[in-house]
Amino acid sequence: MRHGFVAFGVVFALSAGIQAQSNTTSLKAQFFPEYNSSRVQISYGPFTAPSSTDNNGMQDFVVRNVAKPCSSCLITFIEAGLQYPNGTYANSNTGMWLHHTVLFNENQTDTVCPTNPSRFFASGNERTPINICVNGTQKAGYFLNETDQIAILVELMNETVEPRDAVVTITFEYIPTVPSGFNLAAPVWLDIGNCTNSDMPAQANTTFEYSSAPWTSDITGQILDTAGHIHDGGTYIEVLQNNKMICNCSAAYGQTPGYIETTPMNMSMMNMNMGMDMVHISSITSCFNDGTLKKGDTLGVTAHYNTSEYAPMMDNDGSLSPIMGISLLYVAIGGNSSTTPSASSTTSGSPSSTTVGASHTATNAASRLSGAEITGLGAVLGLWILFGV
Ligand SMILES: *[C@@H]1O[C@H](CO)[C@@H](O)[C@H](O)[C@H]1NC(C)=O
Ligand SMILES: *[C@@H]1O[C@H](CO)[C@@H](O)[C@H](O)[C@H]1NC(C)=O
Ligand SMILES: *[C@@H]1O[C@H](CO)[C@@H](O)[C@H](O)[C@H]1NC(C)=O
Ligand SMILES: *[C@@H]1O[C@H](CO)[C@@H](O)[C@H](O)[C@H]1NC(C)=O
Ligand SMILES: *[C@@H]1O[C@H](CO)[C@@H](O)[C@H](O)[C@H]1NC(C)=O
Ligand SMILES: *[C@@H]1O[C@H](CO)[C@@H](O)[C@H](O)[C@H]1NC(C)=O
Ligand SMILES: *[C@@H]1O[C@H](CO)[C@@H](O)[C@H](O)[C@H]1NC(C)=O
Ligand SMILES: *[C@@H]1O[C@H](CO)[C@@H](O)[C@H](O)[C@H]1NC(C)=O
Ligand SMILES: *[C@@H]1O[C@H](CO)[C@@H](O)[C@H](O)[C@H]1NC(C)=O
Ligand SMILES: *[C@@H]1O[C@H](CO)[C@@H](O)[C@H](O)[C@H]1NC(C)=O
Ligand SMILES: *[C@@H]1O[C@H](CO)[C@@H](O)[C@H](O)[C@H]1NC(C)=O
Ligand SMILES: *[C@@H]1O[C@H](CO)[C@@H](O)[C@H](O)[C@H]1NC(C)=O
Ligand SMILES: [Cu+2]
Repeated sequence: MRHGFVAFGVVFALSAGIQAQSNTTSLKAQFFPEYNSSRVQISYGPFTAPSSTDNNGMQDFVVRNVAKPCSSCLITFIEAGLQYPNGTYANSNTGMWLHHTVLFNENQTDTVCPTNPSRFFASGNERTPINICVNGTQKAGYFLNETDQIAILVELMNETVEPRDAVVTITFEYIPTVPSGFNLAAPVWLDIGNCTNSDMPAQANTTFEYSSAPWTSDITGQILDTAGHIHDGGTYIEVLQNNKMICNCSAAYGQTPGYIETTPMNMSMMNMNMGMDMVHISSITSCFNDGTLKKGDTLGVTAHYNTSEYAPMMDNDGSLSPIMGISLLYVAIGGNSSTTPSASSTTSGSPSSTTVGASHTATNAASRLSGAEITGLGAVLGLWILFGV
């Protein structure tokens, strides 16, 4: 709880330079075995989290062109985890947080914020599984083209005085082709920071809320999975379609030992829960099959906080860490839908009739991400900024 986002450093590795290593482990596929699906866990890293005395123990890493689970394939499920290099579970009870991880598709443009590369997966420490295919009941997945390159942003937070290493694991389930009848899923990132920074100021010992600007959809399709992300102090985040709530993602705290900090706290930094174990957000509910999104509809989020009920995170200097309010939706576009059959279909491996975010061009994002002139990079979740000429 004494940590935050102030002036976090960013370690930026060009694809030609240092690369995080990755190892891939095969797991048992759970959905669509009849389509020769696979499930793999890729570990990225190790990343070194700095001492808690530096930048509140926060460090951002952005690594470009990292290992992909598959090429020209449909990703049906994604879930993040955090481990120590020896393979054991890492969480706040041992002082290590997966503060954030985001996967970008460098060759696709973000559905909502077209100056960003496509943000197709994100996780906070709550580690919500992204179940695009709804346990195999929806024929849909995120399409990764053979030429697409992905980048990973990792933001670790360390609560110990000495730097430690951790490995980010991402479990992917995928179908190695794009079978006929399957939909491509477009990721839709809604953010109380709109298309700028995801960080917003917190308030102590009170209730407060923030709303995003409404985004006007330029896509039509079924909403498959709606996931939410808020920080400690948050109670729920509402997702609104045409100003009507379609999903209420609720936070639960301290459900498993990993999310309960029993380590001694610096009492002078605490303004509440004095003498109690600190509980952190351990899960946030998702919604599935939220209906149809139509071109012209608006989508937005309102994030609700009650910092009287749950302690917010704090930086080392005792100030409140920024908070967030994000929802990531996956919308089935193109191809045949299991519930809205249409005449169009895609042939294996080349979904020629549909592309994710087809109305956008990836050129801008690709050009912003390429080139030897890049001298530095500041990346936050809502915004990917390149500095230099
Ligand atoms: C699955 O793999 C087997 C063996 O390679 C192949 O014969 C079969 O056609 C594949 N099925 C599909 C749906 O691609
Ligand atoms: C990959 O495996 C090697 C050998 O076991 C290990 O040294 C390395 O740390 C692993 N890397 C990751 C990211 O798990
Ligand atoms: C694994 O590494 C963590 C962090 O360094 C350490 O605390 C833990 O004791 C190790 N566990 C085993 C089984 O070696
Ligand atoms: C998927 O299946 C798992 C395991 O049975 C279950 O816990 C989970 O709630 C299911 N999720 C959905 C979206 O149906
Ligand atoms: C976190 O800080 C602790 C103590 O300040 C230190 O022992 C640990 O190595 C650090 N971990 C990381 C990942 O920086
Ligand atoms: C929080 O606010 C309530 C009423 O506004 C007040 O009674 C209480 O003392 C405050 N608690 C802290 C820890 O500041
Ligand atoms: C996002 O847009 C909404 C509505 O226009 C506005 O109220 C809010 O202040 C904006 N937030 C930021 C961080 O710009
Ligand atoms: C959303 O869920 C929370 C509980 O997590 C509840 O307090 C709130 O009233 C719900 N909001 C709506 C609009 O139903
Ligand atoms: C916020 O939490 C406090 C303490 O648990 C509770 O008394 C209050 O009713 C909550 N406020 C809202 C708006 O839910
Ligand atoms: C506790 O926090 C205060 C305020 O940030 C700081 O001055 C003090 O050194 C800290 N004490 C310990 C033991 O870390
Ligand atoms: C995949 O990449 C190839 C080669 O760059 C391109 O021709 C094709 O249109 C792409 N497919 C989609 C669906 O974007
Ligand atoms: C994909 O993006 C990377 C990074 O911007 C770029 O180097 C590569 O040329 C792009 N590939 C295609 C096929 O556009
Ligand atoms: Cu966050």
